[in-house]
Amino acid sequence: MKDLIVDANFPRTEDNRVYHLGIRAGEVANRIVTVGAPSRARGIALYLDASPKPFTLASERGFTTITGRYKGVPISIVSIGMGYPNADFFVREVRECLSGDMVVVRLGSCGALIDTPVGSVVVPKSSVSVNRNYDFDFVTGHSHEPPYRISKPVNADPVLHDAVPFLTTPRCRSFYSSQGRQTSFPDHNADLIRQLQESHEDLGTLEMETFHILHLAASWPGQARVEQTIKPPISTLPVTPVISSPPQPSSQGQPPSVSESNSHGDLMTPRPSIRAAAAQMVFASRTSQEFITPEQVVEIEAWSGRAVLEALTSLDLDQNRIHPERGSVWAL
Ligand code: R1P
Ligand code: URA
Repeated sequence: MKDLIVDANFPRTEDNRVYHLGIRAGEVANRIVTVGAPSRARGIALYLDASPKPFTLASERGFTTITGRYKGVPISIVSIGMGYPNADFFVREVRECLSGDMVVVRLGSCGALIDTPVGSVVVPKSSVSVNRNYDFDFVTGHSHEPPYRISKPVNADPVLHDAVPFLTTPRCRSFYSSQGRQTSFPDHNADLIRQLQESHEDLGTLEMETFHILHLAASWPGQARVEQTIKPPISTLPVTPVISSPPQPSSQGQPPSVSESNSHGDLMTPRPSIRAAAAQMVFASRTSQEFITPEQVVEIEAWSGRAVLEALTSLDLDQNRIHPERGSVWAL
């Protein structure tokens, strides 16, 4: 499929699909589990209700969205690949496809700095970002700049955090060298973990996406959505989503739109929000140097995936601040 993109500011297709995730309103629910790997998303989706048959959309850019119901409650599972740029696309594009509140739990893997065995799950109260400082001279090692920069912490949504029932720790989001891994590159990071532990004594885990998701959630003002600004089409790049059966009710008639009003037609007060938290499966222990086995991965993804589905669907959300069922893929 070659879709025309009708907006340069916030790229969408003519039928209102966002450019990278490939979804549109009515294909993603307010409650969302986000994971890295599509296989993890498909595994968790096995717990969704048989009816309505879960909707699956795999985008050309590697995002997979699966939407259905768990114990009757609409929910989506979205796999986003790795890294904070992908997390950024996920939060921004999903937000544009949803009316009402967006409630996200990331279920990802991590390395543990604390003495927690591989195969356990931790839930961070907050997250800091550790970033490679491009102004540091990595070749000579001589610089007035530090090689890594550490941000202030950002908190998980406290209610959502308490709803996800595992061991609790703070944690950190960072990329490869910023996790103190030793490779053939001159990363000047041999002492990084020790420094991090000294400056943040409660630091628990290392991974790559949570900080950015929590930060976007905390900064979103709930204001008017991005409107389409440029017409006619300015690009013919493909979006090419691969959509599973069943046929989507939302594909009939007018492209569905997102509303800022509740079911009574009143503007939502307070404004719609983004609430986010994370659960982290310990795949690597940076203290014992253990790494999880493939059998343990299957086990941990199954029980923690189910626990996150339970936590999200048990959360009490205001029914006036939920995306309308009519025309959605979760309509019964
Ligand atoms: C690195 O191996 C990847 O695993 C972790 C990191 O955050 C990074 O994305 O999360 P996922 O298992 O969710 O991909
Ligand atoms: N994911 C990470 O980002 N780091 C680890 O050590 C393990 C999983």
